[in-house]
Amino acid sequence: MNTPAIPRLTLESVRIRGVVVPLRRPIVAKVGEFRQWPFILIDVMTKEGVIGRSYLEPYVEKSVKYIAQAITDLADALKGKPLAPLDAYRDNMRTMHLVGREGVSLIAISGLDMAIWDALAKAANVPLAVLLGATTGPVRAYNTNGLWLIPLDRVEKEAAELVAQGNFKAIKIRLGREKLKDDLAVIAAVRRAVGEDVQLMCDFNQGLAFGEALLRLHALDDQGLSWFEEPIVYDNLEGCAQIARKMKTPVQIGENIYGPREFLKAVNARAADLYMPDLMRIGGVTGFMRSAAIAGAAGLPLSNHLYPMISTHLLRASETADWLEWSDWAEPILANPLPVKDGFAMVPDVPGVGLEWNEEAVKRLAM
Ligand code: SMN
Ligand code: MG
Repeated sequence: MNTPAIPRLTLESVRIRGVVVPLRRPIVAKVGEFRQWPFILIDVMTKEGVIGRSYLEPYVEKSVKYIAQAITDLADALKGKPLAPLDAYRDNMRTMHLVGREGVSLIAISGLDMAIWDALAKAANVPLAVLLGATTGPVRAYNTNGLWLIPLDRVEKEAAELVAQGNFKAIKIRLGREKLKDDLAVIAAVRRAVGEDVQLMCDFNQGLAFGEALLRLHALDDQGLSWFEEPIVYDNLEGCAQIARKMKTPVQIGENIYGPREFLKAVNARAADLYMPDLMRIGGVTGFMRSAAIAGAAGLPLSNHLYPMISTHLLRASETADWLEWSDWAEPILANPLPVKDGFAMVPDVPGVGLEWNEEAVKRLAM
């Protein structure tokens, strides 16, 4: 009998742990305020000894226990089967027919999917980007780690800090303050701090009503911003499309899109000019790469939302890769955080994704 070139893996068990990491700069956004950030760490153990790792950022601490239960149940059904992410994704989606495929269902499927891909890449002894047919290398990144809805007198200092954190050429600010003049004052303060050459993305976190969004975005359309992110509620695709048609500034959405089918619906509705799926909602690596194919075929630039470590591999393998959203919130629990230098993240040349837990911190920050 021939020995397979790549050892085939079989799922043995899954270990799930919840941790809560304090945030250096609390998130103050229209979607909520967070002083600490929960993570669900997933380790997929195989009979062959390879461990696949991933994590989820579920926002809501109380959700950790039911997402963990859903992952455990899905993993139980995969026990003893050959570990194959596309098969697991299909079977898991089928399992969710009756309870609905979005929300917790897809979040659990996504977490497991990412860990399975990591295991596969480790078994093949290549970085995930290479397993997907790409190469390792740099991905241009913007710093997302601050400039929440903070008081104006703190904006300049924080903008300068964000640029200095990795010599970034782009940073993201949050807008949608009470009055237009408040947003304009923040943009002016950021410009004073970072100059004209740093690109500014901006995010409204769904905070504007449709009519308000038309007025506010028209008034901000000449500010030289790189994109308007989620101006209105995420599932109003027609409204997003209308806004995108009217504005010169590109409209960016995607972090709340559940799975490649909903992604296709948004693309077909011409809801936005730019897309940034979130690995936890889009269906993990499988859902992201299927969405990347849709974005590529449609000629639409593709960025990511959070999960920088895993997303860099996937952007290297995406036809229309645009920007990596770089967040450092997971760094305290990672043994080898993603390196960024001169505004670029470097996909690490290690087998798999490169996720290793800092076990001491995981113990200390356990839920
Ligand atoms: C965001 C991320 C995480 C929590 C709140 C808001 C934001 C982003 O939408 O795009 O970074
Ligand atoms: Mg956003």
